[in-house]
Amino acid sequence: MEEIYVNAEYFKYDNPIPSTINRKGPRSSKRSFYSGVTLSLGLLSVLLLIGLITLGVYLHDSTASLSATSSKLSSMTEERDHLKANLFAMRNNLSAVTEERDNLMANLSAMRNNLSSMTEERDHLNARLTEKTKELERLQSLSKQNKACPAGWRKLSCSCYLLSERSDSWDAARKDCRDREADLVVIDSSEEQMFLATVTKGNSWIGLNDKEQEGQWKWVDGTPLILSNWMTNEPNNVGDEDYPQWGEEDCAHDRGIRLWNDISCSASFKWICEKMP
Ligand code: MFU
Ligand code: CA
Repeated sequence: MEEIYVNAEYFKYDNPIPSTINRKGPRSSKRSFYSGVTLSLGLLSVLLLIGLITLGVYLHDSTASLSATSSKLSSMTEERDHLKANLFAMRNNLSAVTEERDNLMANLSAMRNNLSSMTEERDHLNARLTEKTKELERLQSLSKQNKACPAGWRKLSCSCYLLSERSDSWDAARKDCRDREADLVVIDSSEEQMFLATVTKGNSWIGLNDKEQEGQWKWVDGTPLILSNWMTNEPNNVGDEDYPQWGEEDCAHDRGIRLWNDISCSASFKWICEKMP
């Protein structure tokens, strides 16, 4: 710097400006050059300063934004990891559920097949059962028709009949029949009634009583009385009212003349048993 000023002095005193040269001369041109440079540098500095400030502001904003973005990124990363874990778990679940569904479908298909074959078998068995039932009925009816009665028993249609040798009460009579795998006779047709007149000509117990309810006559096989052959004025349950010596008359006997009377069950008569051969 000192040198510059020395030179300046030199130019000032030792080399006066020649008159022929423009008044502005090299000295003025240099000064304006320096002024320009200074101004430019100043401007440049100002611009740089503005740039720096702008950069600073921008940098500050960017840092804040970067920090926000970074924290957002971090939370999103966390969320993504969480979702990934969820997705993984769901995939596992889906795979297990899919496997289970496949198993169940396989089971269902097997069961459908089973059901179908069982239905087919059932239908087949039902058809065979119907066929066999018909055959059984046919054979039973044939066997009934053809079976002979045991010795001493007499046959009418599908039944065998036996007149007892001794006399006893209605209950004892019934027990005897049951012991012979039979029961007291149930008369359900006039043909049967006519036939019985050939089995006995005397009093004999028949399977008819009103023990359960007075006046409601029932056969021993549970059937109600439809065809009846009471004697005139019977049943009169006479022992219950005018003739107490006879006792209550809850049991029926055939007089041997195809007509019935009600009498005390403890009376003593022969009886007629009936059974299928
Ligand atoms: C009739 C019948 C009785 C009894 C008696 C001897 O009464 O009704 O059941 O047999 O004769 C008068
Ligand atoms: Ca009577």
